[in-house]
Amino acid sequence: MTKTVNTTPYTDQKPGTSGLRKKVPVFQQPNYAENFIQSIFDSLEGFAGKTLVIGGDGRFYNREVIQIAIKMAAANGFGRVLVGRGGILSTPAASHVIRKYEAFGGIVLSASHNPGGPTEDFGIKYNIGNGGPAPEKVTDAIYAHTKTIETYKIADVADVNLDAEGEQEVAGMTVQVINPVSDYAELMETLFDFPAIRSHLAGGFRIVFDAMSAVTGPYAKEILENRLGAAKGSVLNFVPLPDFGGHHPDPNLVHARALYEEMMGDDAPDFGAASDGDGDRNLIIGKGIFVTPSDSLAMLAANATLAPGYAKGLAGIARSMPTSGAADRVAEKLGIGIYETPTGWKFFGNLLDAGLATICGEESAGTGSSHVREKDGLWAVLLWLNILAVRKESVVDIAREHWTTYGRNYYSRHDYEEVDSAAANGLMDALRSQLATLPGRKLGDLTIETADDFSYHDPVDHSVSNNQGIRILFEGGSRVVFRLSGTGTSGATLRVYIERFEPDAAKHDVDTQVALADLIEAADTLAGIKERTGRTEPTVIT
Ligand code: VG1
Ligand code: CO
Repeated sequence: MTKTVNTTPYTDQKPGTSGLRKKVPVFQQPNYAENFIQSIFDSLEGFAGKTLVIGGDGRFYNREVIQIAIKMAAANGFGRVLVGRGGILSTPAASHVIRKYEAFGGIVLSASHNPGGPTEDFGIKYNIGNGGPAPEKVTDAIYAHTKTIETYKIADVADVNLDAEGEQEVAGMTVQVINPVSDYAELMETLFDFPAIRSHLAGGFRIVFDAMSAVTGPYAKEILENRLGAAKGSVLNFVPLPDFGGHHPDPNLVHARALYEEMMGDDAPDFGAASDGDGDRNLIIGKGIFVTPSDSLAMLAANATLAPGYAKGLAGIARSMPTSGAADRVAEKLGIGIYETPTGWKFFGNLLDAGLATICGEESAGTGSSHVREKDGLWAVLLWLNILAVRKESVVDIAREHWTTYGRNYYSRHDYEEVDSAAANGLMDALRSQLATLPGRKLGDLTIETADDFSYHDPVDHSVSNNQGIRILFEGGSRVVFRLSGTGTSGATLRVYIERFEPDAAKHDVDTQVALADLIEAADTLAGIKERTGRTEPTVIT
């Protein structure tokens, strides 16, 4: 029933920030997915008879790859596969299921916020037994195997029925189709004060949640409407579609524009939120105010003890390097540790496992905690709702009070998408070669204090990750960071992160792009963005 198939390597299977992401037609090449999955298994040891979790965000090609992964897991000797009904598991739910059932690991099929469909994006990611994305030493090993692979093993059996919960047998391995929502919903009930949120909603607090036709729909419907009693219709676009309705399931001010407009209107609900393709990102918009993800991380951390799951306090906070320093000020006031990691959730796993950090976040709309080992969109929404239910204030009042206490970190990210790869690499190389001479240089009123290419020294396993982004720090605490995306599937995406700290509450009402204007100009002067990319403005501003 099990066969060994000869294959030849593909040269482009290097995992990026979060797994291997390619266009669907690339994944549809003969043996492409099989090679990568076999390379995952070949990088692991000791999984015979153990459990593997498999699930995805429901995008185009999800079911096909799930069938392949199940048959290959059986042929490679796993004892059991847990798979979400319909092949659905949000990324945070997959992380929880791995942890709850003490699985060996999991395969998560997603390209997150990237569009889906026959010519759009697909992705495969491996998560280890702690529920988190495989660390670099594992992804490096997987990549090494993809370059030398000669055969893969697969069970020669009929497809599994993914739509009926319960157990089936596949070539001697048990496949259990599980409810994708219930374990996750139960976990949320242990962390948050559901009765308080329920009575706040019953008292007229209005919310809207846009699931963006992606995986969070069933989770949000069950938790927000069924368990917490939000008005029917509060959850929009809740049916996961293989092409996300033709949209980018990216919860930012460009792709969730309709939600933003609604929240800025006179008759706006009190709280608006959205999440991405695989359910790990969140967008938070109060009535009349967009909360930047960096601010959201800081505000959640500052108020976390209002939720039962965090009542005992936080061990520490971790943020990715490009994320603003707002969370640092909260950590300082709380007297707890603050950790600065490279971009990508895989770097938080060790800090969470070691109990050094409780809450983590990224400027890219990812926030999460020690409850799982992935970022978690709905978790962030529920923590906000818990805080709002207890404080009984508006989002705007909570934000203003936060800025008054801690100061405001004006923050924005400018993305230049699908730029010519050679031009993007040239820009980064040119910046890198200037680093040593930048300190002391003046650009208008700004003076460069330090400049470096960020290196991370993991305090737990002492691994080192180099070249994680170029940081230009100015006197007074402002900064500009440059890095190239590791999740795109065509050309290069240049990300420019811009931040200014403003302690004076009288100056907290300035439009963000205006507050950052001189830094934006300095970024272009230093990197020659317009000249090198040929772009006059960013593709996306968040
Ligand atoms: C982006 C974000 C990063 C995030 C990653 C995966 O990576 O910047 O913060 O962890 O996506 O998120 P990059 O390399 O493109 O900047 V997701 O929701 O796409 O799994
Ligand atoms: Co995502």
